Parts: sequence; C-alpha cells; structure tokens
Amino acid sequence: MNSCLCVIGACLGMLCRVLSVLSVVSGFNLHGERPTVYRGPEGSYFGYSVDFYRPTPESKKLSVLVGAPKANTSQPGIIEGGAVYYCPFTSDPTKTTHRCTQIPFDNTNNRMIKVNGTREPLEFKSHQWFGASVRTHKGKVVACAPLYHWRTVKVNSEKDPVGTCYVAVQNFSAYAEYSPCRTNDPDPEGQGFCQAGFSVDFTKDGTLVVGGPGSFYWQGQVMTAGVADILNGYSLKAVLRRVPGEKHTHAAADTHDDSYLGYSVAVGEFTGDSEQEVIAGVPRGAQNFGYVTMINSTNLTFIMNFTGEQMASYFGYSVAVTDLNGDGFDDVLVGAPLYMERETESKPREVGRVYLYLQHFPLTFSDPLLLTGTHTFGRFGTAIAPLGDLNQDGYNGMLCLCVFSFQSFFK
Ligand SMILES: *[C@@H]1O[C@H](CO)[C@@H](O)[C@H](O)[C@H]1NC(C)=O
Ligand SMILES: *[C@@H]1O[C@H](CO)[C@@H](O)[C@H](O)[C@H]1NC(C)=O
Ligand SMILES: *[C@@H]1O[C@H](CO)[C@@H](O)[C@H](O)[C@H]1NC(C)=O
Ligand SMILES: *[C@@H]1O[C@H](CO)[C@@H](O)[C@H](O)[C@H]1NC(C)=O
Ligand SMILES: *[C@@H]1O[C@H](CO)[C@@H](O)[C@H](O)[C@H]1NC(C)=O
Ligand SMILES: *[C@@H]1O[C@H](CO)[C@@H](O)[C@H](O)[C@H]1NC(C)=O
Ligand SMILES: [Ca+2]
Ligand SMILES: [Ca+2]
Repeated sequence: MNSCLCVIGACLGMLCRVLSVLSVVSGFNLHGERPTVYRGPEGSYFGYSVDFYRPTPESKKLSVLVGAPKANTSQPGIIEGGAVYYCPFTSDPTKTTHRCTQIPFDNTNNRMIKVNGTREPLEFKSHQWFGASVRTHKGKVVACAPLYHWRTVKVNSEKDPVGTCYVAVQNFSAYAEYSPCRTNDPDPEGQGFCQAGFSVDFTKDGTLVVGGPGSFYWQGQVMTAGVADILNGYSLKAVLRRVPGEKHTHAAADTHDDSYLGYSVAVGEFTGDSEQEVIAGVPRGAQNFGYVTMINSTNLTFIMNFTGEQMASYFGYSVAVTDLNGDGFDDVLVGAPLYMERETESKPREVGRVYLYLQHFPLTFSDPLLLTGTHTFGRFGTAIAPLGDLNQDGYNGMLCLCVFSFQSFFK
C-alpha cells in the first residue's frame, strides 16, 4: 500500500484536544484507516504542534511528540506553562487510545534576582506557551515557549516577551535552554518582543534555526545555533548567555516594521552545494502581500524572495521544504491560509491557498502550482508537513505531504 503517516492536531480556534495519526494515501487525501488517537488534558491545546520522534536513526520505535501550550505542569507556582507530551506510536488496531507522558524539559519555578535588596522574579513562565512549537531531528528535540517573558536588564522591572526554547538530546537525558532574544537589547525597538521559537527547525547537520517575528518593531528575525554549542557550558545562571557560533539577521530600515520575518521557517538545499539555506515566511512584508525569503545559512544574508499574490492573505504563514517530485531538488511550499477566492458575481470567499515552487535548477524555480482550499473559512494551508523522512519503517516509500486546514478535522 502506498501510504505514510500524518499527524493531525485537531485545533479549531480555541479548541484543541484530540490528535490522530492517520495513514495518508496519495498526495492530499486523508484516509482515516484505523486512526491512532491521543488525548490530552481538557483546555491544554493538546495537538497545537506535533512531530514524529525516533531516539536514534536505527531505532524501530517511533513515537509522536505533541505540544500542549496551555497544559499545567509540575513546575511549582507556574500556571499553564505548557508542555510537550511523549506519545508512543503503535498501529495495533486493538488499541484505540494511547497514553502520553509529559517530557520534563524544565521542572523549575521562575528564577529570581535581587534588585536593591529585594528578591524579584527574573522571568515569567506562567502562560508562556511552551510547546507551541516542537521539532525533532535524529534524536535531537527542540520545543519553544514564544510567550515566555523576562524582567529585562532595566532598573524598573518590565516584562518583555522574548520567548525561549529548550533542546533535549540522548533521548531526553540532557536538556538546555536557549533564549536568543534575552539580551541587553530590550523593548520593541530591540529584541524584547521577539517571541523566539514562534517557529523552529533543524538543518540536516542538526543546527537549530529559530524564528522570532517580533524583534525590531515586528520586523522579525531569524537565528541559528548549533545544538552542541547550546549544550556545552550551559548553566541555569547564565541568563544573558551568547551561544558561541550563534548567527542572526539584523534590524533593517523602518519600512520593514510589522512584517514578521520568522513567522515560519524551514530548511532546504537550493544553491547546488552542500550548505543548506533557510526559508523564512514574512507574511506581512511586501506591503502586506507577504513574502517568503531564502537566507544564506553561512552568513544569514538574503538570497531571493517568493512574493504573495494577494494582500492580507498571510502568504508565508507556513512554509515547508521537500523534494516533492523526487528529482533530487528540494521544492518549496508556502501556505496563505487567508487567501480569498473571487468568483464572478459572488462575494470573495476566504478559502486559503498553498503554493508549490518546484526547483528546476539551483535558484531556478517553476511558476507556483496552486492548491486552493474548498471550504470558506477553512484556512487551507495553515500547516504543511512533508513526511519524506519516514519511509524507513515499513510504510512505503512514497513521498507524502499533509496540508492542514481546519475543516479537515471538523466535518
Ligand atoms: C491549570 O491550573 C489552574 C489552577 O490550578 C486551573 O485554573 C486551570 O484551569 C488549569 N488549566 C488547565 C489547562 O488544566
Ligand atoms: C533603590 O532604592 C533606593 C531607595 O529606595 C532608590 O532611590 C533607588 O532608585 C533604588 N534603585 C533601584 C536600582 O531600584
Ligand atoms: C526514550 O525516552 C522515552 C521517554 O522517556 C522512554 O519511554 C523510552 O523508553 C526511551 N527509549 C530509549 C531507547 O531509551
Ligand atoms: C553564502 O555566504 C557565504 C559566506 O559569505 C558565501 O561563501 C556563499 O557563496 C554564499 N552563498 C550564496 C548562495 O550566496
Ligand atoms: C554574505 O555572503 C554574500 C554572498 O557571498 C556576500 O555578498 C555578503 O557580502 C556576505 N555578507 C556578510 C555580512 O558577510
Ligand atoms: C525581498 O522582498 C523585500 C520586501 O519587498 C525586499 O525588501 C528585499 O530586498 C527582497 N530581498 C531580496 C533578496 O530580493
Ligand atoms: Ca546551498
Ligand atoms: Ca524536486
């Protein structure tokens, strides 16, 4: 059978509860054959983010990591800090529901500092949305809390939503925090509103790529850092730590304000060499048409753009990279979930659209192939998940792709 797996977080507006792993047959049709169903705590937004996980490349045991950004945890004094759950996967048809356990990325309360003789919280982990993003790469895992706030370095206490991420390696036996925007450059004009970890991915050699769409008056920013560099010399006390080898994009002219670079990120090879490039969504850039930019991962400079076709369609809300047609060249998919379809003599309908750019040669792409949603307010293209790397475990080797929209979950 030509099938592969698709993980579906069932989220509709404020409701996020049930998660299924489905077999997917051919391109874009979901076939729910014996779905494996996971459930999280009520109101925890369980299923907001998902990824597959395998402790080592050789390991036969596949599991699913599920973000629940409003879950309560065992962290003392923290309310709805958010969590990522480890959910063992089994296709055993006799089992209909499956147990998931919280992964202990961080068991601690807010760190405190002494200011003028009184102890104050240095950070604010309640309602930080940990688990809003989760990503795996060969046994490495990253999960982020884009609404994590900290007190800033200023005399008067302020709360800046810098965001933070945690990495785990060796099957969750070592953890470290990575908060690239918790720096000496606070406030909206600096990195204070960065929301690092709003999006996240890994390169093939395991370098972490982090999107922070709120830096520099919401111009947004992309950062990269090696996971080994994050782990080496990590200490809970080093709050303003700069990870060796970290790279980031810089502030641009104020015409780029409110464009949200880093709202989404993905990684692929587009220049005919071995060094991968970063693809980052800028959904409110280019006068709100939205664009997606390709970034040189060696020095984080911009190489080229794909631009949206309709204002306010949120082109770049989601991005994905996979070699969809199997020609050896990575291809780019871009979601614009608020795209409106205009039919003659009728009101425009908000259906969402996904754009597929096939790479013919290095830095040469086809005109986009268009996939348009069918349901009004369906937000087709909300999430795009290529699943090309799952074909080692008995599920047939066809490349497959899941394009999510709300109405896929709720008929
Ligand atoms: C988390 O705990 C708080 C306080 O105990 C409670 O009010 C809230 O409903 C809980 N949230 C979830 C998602 O369980
Ligand atoms: C410390 O307290 C003193 C006296 O209350 C005040 O004048 C000063 O501004 C405070 N300094 C800081 C850093 O808050
Ligand atoms: C990896 O960690 C999970 C979650 O703690 C555990 O259930 C599993 O047995 C571990 N696997 C290996 C190979 O150690
Ligand atoms: C990326 O930047 C590096 C370092 O400046 C440079 O050597 C390389 O040619 C650049 N790649 C592209 C595709 O621009
Ligand atoms: C980055 O690499 C590009 C391509 O080689 C080069 O044009 C640019 O000057 C480099 N930028 C920096 C800041 O090194
Ligand atoms: C991408 O588009 C933005 C917004 O229009 C523009 O400022 C930027 O220079 C473009 N970058 C490249 C590499 O073309
Ligand atoms: Ca390259
Ligand atoms: Ca291709």
